[in-house]
Amino acid sequence: MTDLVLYHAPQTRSIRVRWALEEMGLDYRIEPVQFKSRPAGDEAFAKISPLRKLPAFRDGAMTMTESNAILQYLLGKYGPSDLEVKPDEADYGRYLQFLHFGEGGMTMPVSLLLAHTALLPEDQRNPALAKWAKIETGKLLDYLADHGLDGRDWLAAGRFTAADISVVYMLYLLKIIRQFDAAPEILKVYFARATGRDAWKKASAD
Ligand SMILES: N[C@@H](CCC(=O)N[C@@H](CS)C(=O)NCC(=O)O)C(=O)O
Repeated sequence: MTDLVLYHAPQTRSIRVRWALEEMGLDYRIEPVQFKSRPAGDEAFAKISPLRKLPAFRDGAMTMTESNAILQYLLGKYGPSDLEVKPDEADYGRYLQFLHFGEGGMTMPVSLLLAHTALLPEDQRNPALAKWAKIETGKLLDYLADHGLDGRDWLAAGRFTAADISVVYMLYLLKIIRQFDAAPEILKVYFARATGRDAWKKASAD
């Protein structure tokens, strides 16, 4: 039996980890977590993920709860894989930039947009904050179009990598909350290219 366990709920960042596991062809087990009400999961889940957030991941006795860090763990421990760009490749810095941009650079505006257009009850939404988050998210999308993709199929190294997994998840989140329609065309084509992969189809299935 496999040691790799992914605590997962549809539409959450655990898709990133599942996508990498599928792309790498690793054997893993899914532990479904209820995400319809918050906090996510139950008391047993809280022992694995004290913040009751997804994803959570276990490799034997080792647990992690930060999606892109889990990608790095899988690549470091179970690679080599083309998903990773190595330090001796020309696009190493570019790869790290976009791997982290997908979470570090994008989360704040995208989360505020999510909260103030979809997640919070209507009487708790702040329209000024929603407007600001929409403008800031638009800047992020322009940056990705102009500096991430500028004539490329993938963000780094001329191939699909974990940086694409990181960023495409955020585009998917924007799509779910209907904030992707005005995105630059090049990003829409990129999103379709990435989500055409078999591993995405498995990772994003319920
Ligand atoms: N930076 C973390 C963010 C984790 C996170 O916020 N996950 C969301 C689902 S996509 C969650 O569990 N939210 C539930 C909550 O905040 O209560 C990561 O990349 O894993």
